[in-house]
Amino acid sequence: MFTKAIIKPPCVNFAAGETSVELGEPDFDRALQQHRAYCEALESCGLKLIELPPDDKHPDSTFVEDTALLTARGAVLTRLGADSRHGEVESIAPVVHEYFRDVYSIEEPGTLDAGDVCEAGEHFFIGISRRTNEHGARQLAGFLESFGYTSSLIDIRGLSNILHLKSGMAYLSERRLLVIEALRNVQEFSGYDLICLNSNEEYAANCLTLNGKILIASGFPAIRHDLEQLGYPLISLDMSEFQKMDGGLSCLSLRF
Ligand code: CIR
Repeated sequence: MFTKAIIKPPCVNFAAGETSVELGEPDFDRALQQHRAYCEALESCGLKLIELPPDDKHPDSTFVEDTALLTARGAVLTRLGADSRHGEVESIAPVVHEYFRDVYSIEEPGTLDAGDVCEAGEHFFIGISRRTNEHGARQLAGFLESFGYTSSLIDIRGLSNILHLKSGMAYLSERRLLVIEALRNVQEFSGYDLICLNSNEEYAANCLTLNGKILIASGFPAIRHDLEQLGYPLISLDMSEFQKMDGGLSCLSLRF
């Protein structure tokens, strides 16, 4: 069970963040509204929020997920892959230290954005991407092993244009993964039950399973229907302004 989530509202410079998609400039007021609705959804799943102040120096700082990997057995502070995001980890570190006794850090030359890390029960998939390099992925795999977890590395660079591994997949429940078409044949997923998204609904891959419910981006009827048929209780959220900045539902919080 998750009981808490660290969140940070978008800052006034939100539109100056990194993005590789061409969906236009985000509207700041709408982003704030969508962020508030997201926070209410976390609370409705039973999570208590730890709200940090907006950080105007780092336009992407609302995407707190990338700064740390929080597990039931210990935490790892990351070393972000984008130069513009250096400094974000420092502001999250004191909060992580407040709640976790065992805190490790990814060190140079490693880079790792935790959006590349997908927890699937006792196993973790670690993406090697534009942001996470092999050093970072291997350092994390070592920390996870010391916590008693297993992990596997998946190089997504040749497979798809997605930013992070979790831009293209999510763990739903007992050995069931939601994946985009480009990740369907990943060898590390054999033995899992895969639900594959239609090509026009790929953004919905980044959904978030929380205490028995699934938060899903609104506007993707086919996957919504499939997940409902499988009996998952869903909470739909409008994510349009975060999508413009290459972010999704998981990116906006650190759950533990
Ligand atoms: C970035 O490019 O770093 C941000 N604009 C989006 C980060 C999204 N984070 C995530 O998928 N975990």
